[in-house]
Amino acid sequence: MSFELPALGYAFNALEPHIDAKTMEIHHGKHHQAYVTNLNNALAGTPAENMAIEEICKNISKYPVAVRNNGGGHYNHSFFWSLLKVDGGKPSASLASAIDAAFGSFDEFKTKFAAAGTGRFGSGWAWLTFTDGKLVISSTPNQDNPIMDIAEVKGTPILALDVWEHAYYLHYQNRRPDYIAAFWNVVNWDEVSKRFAEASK
Ligand code: MN3
Repeated sequence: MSFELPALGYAFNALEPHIDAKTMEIHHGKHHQAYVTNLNNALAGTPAENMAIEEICKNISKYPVAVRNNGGGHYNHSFFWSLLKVDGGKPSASLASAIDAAFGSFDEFKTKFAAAGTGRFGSGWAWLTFTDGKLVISSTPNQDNPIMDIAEVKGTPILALDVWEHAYYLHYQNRRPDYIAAFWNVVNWDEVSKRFAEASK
């Protein structure tokens, strides 16, 4: 058994004009595929080749850096695709009140999350994570994520944003803040709310 590229679940152009079809096609079919291929190569013949990617991430400090980078890449992108949708609803009542409790208001949350994305120097991710009974915003370098044992802020991620240049450069060039602003139009809040409900029960 080996890891496989999950289907996107929607068309490459489904998120236009906010995220363009060419970016989605290359991001999913080339970048994510490369993480999957390199993860399989890195784990071939080891006991971990049959493990769930979550279990590998939780113990990532025990693995070579190729597993950290490509296993993280596989987990993060699989998660990210599921969070994107045009007309993706709005936060559930319980998620909305948890956001207000943690950040003051929904607008404050968006400002702080965007700041985590713009403030990440180089390549990485912004995260909204449920941990110790509350929501926190963080960012990680490269393909690290909050379920990794090496993460500064650990917990169950419920929202993620890829801020690698490959996620936006074709359409937005150097304008990462514009990409992040557009991201709010394609958040699948129904999915985020579902993940929050599971994490917080
Ligand atoms: Mn990416």
